[in-house]
Amino acid sequence: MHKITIDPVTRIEGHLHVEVEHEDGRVARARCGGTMARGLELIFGGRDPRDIPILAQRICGVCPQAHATASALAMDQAFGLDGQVPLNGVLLRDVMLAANFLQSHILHFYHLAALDYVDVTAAAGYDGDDPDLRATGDFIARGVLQPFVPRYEGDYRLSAEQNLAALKHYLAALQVRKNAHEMLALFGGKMPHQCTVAVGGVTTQVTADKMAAAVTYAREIVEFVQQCYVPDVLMIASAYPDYFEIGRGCARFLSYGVFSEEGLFPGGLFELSDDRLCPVRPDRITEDVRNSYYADGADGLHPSEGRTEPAPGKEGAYSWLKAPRYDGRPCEVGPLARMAVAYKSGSAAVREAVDGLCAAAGIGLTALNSTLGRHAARALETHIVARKMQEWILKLQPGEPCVLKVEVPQEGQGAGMTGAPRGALGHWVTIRDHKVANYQAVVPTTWNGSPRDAAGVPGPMEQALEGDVIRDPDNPFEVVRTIRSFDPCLACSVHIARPKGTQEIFLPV
Ligand code: NFE
Ligand code: MG
Repeated sequence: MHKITIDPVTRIEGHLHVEVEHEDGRVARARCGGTMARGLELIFGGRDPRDIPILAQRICGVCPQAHATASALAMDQAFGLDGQVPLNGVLLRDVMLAANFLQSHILHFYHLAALDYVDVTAAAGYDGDDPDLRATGDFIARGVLQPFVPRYEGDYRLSAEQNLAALKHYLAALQVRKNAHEMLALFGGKMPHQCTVAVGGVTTQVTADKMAAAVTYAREIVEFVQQCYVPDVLMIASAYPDYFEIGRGCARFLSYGVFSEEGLFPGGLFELSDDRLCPVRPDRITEDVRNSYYADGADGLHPSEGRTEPAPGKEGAYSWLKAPRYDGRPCEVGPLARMAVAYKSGSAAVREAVDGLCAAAGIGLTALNSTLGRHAARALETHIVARKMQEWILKLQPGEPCVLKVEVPQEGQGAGMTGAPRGALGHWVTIRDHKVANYQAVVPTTWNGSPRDAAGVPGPMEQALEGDVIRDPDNPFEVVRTIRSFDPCLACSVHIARPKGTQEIFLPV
């Protein structure tokens, strides 16, 4: 048995350690560990619940809007406001979350994952007229290759023209992401970490000029997604078709549902093996800590009763991620899971997009349960969200209220279950004496990147790696391509911070 260790995996969010043991060219055993911890849930304890939608965004700079949204939804419920948030507030939360989805998905594809398939050094020989490509080519010809190296070498299959076109889109995507942030900031004041999503709605005002500006941004992004992102995924698919066979996950897909438009991305649990779709029962969600750096005795707890007691160096543990389970079993979350659930539920927009992509790529539906399938699902989701958000913007009502006046209850409990770019996101809060008594966030990468649970069952990313080929152990492309297809964010998914160079855990007092 041979072992490959990749630590840290680059071009993902946060810090991930991966070990694969392989024999006869196949992965026999994989272990994925989050190497940092975060302490935000502990920081929230004892605070005014109205502050949490602002503070919870600090869990992550990539998907802060999802945390603001989940937190506000949890608080709405704990404050007894379910169903009372003004329509403008509901729509603005959707529009702002959608803007964050677009930014995050485009970031993931162009600036992180596509570089596993696109050879940027192709620009070194560029002698055409494009000034951006010329500048990039000059840098590369002078040997200035960062941030593109070090990288694995060998398996780059696109033609020189395809590589250059993709690099051009890499550069264009930087501007598109900036525009997505500006669109969100129209209603949020700033981004990342906007300042308007609140308990009871959104503390801004809708005006016709903001609506017009937002629609213009969204239209431009739709154009980029149609003309660049979706075709680039198909281009990579045609050169790397074996990646529709690689990276098959646990084939159990979970979505809590996201965005208020009925039927677009509904919640559900879809099991591919028996083609079965079930509604989500939140009481069936639990977390195990057997292989995680948390004190034993907290296996199988529902997140509303979850405990975060760090136990660094715990015997046998290998991750700062807990192991969330549904009915005791691991589930994949993310755009692919949302598409699978929505497709099975009959969402018209999703069916049309998925059927079109399968026809264009010449694949059947089940091939989407793969490394390339995750990229395809993310691109389609970006397209659907960018188109739909224009309708949501146009439903906003200038001059009408966006937020309720709220009072902090003495006691309350709430769950905010929604979708982040990377998948199902849940926040759970308990309020006592007008303060936060307990807070737990179970984030998408905790689902996907979880370690083995108390029964020893590997997490979805580990399962996706196990059984896959390793053609060149010195350049294990299969491992990093599969890991990156999940778009893991370890910043979101771990629990506490450790100052460099010491064994102490830093905990807020
Ligand atoms: Ni830090 Fe996040 C998203 C959340 S991570 S990016 O999307 O929640 O799993
Ligand atoms: Mg597998």
